Amino acid sequence: MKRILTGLQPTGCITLGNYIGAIKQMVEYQEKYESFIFVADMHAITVPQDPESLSFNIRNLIAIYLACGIDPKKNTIFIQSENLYHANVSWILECLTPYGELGRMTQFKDKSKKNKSFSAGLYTYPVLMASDILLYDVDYVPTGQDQKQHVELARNIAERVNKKYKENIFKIPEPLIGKHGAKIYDLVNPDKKMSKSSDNPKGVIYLMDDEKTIRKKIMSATTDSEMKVIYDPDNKPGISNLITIYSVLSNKTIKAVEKKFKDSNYGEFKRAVADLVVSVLIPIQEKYNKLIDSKKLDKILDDGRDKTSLMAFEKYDKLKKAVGLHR
Ligand code: ATP
Ligand code: LTN
Repeated sequence: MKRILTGLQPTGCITLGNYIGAIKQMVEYQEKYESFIFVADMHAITVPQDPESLSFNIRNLIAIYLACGIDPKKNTIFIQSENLYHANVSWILECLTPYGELGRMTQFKDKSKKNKSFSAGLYTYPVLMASDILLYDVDYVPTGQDQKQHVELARNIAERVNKKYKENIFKIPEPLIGKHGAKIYDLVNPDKKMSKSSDNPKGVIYLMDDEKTIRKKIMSATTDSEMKVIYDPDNKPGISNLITIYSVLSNKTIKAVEKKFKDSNYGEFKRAVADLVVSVLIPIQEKYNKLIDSKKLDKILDDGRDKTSLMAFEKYDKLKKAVGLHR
């Protein structure tokens, strides 16, 4: 069975973009892959975090995974910082990564531009991500389009290390990007990706938004004056984004969605999108509320930590030996 792994950062409230681009895909993939899903909490501290909120968000994200349908029997679920080998391997890999390669990462360029001062961790972030991936010999890394460059960096690092030490230390992973769901855009500003850290919550559907808020946000989404439900991302980014959302959540093709709404005006179409989003998110919220304080979470996380620590130790030990870090 092929193996997959992905992680989300516990930074703020999870969005519909995160659900479609990452979590929903994992729920589908768990049926055919050996799946690992974790909370990338060490990645979260590359930008300033309030300790209390961070700790809440870590547990919160695990409850969200489960509420969305991530099945602990089919997935290994863990918290990155509870497995000590991620940071250790990351250090060795940092020392094997050319400085300039990290400066080319788009996410670093974007995030470093936003702040006058930023941490060294923001720069080395993709190497920690490479460690997350390479520790477990994964075949595929499901993510949104925005993380593809980081997975490619992980591939480069793995190939370079294997070549340098003339040994197959790491398996070469491949990104696994969902077709239409790969990128969901901001509802107000459909040129921008829908993002947890957006300044304007009106453009973002959070998984925990109540029904009224969800409907209001979708009904006020930016569209165009053509009044035709046609998928054309360049000229009609707002409507195309809503079509994508409808298509992914209903498991219908874009063509089928266009056909279904060919005689509808934007108001009718938006109402249908809102109905569908509500019908997906409300049951997730109900499950979440039952899970958030349950002891079940801790047992799942303890098991995930123990299992992945054993696996990661073996890889760490192999890498250390190859590099010469041994007596
Ligand atoms: P931040 O605003 O803090 O950068 P984010 O919302 O961009 O957060 P991440 O934690 O960076 O989310 O990403 C988690 C996962 O969700 C990744 O796999 C990413 O590719 C995916 N993802 C994030 N935003 C979207 C989106 N708008 N559409 C599709 N997938 C997304
Ligand atoms: N960088 C990713 C989160 C992340 C990840 C990973 C995803 C950290 N490590 C390993 C896949 C595999 C993000 O910001 N979405």
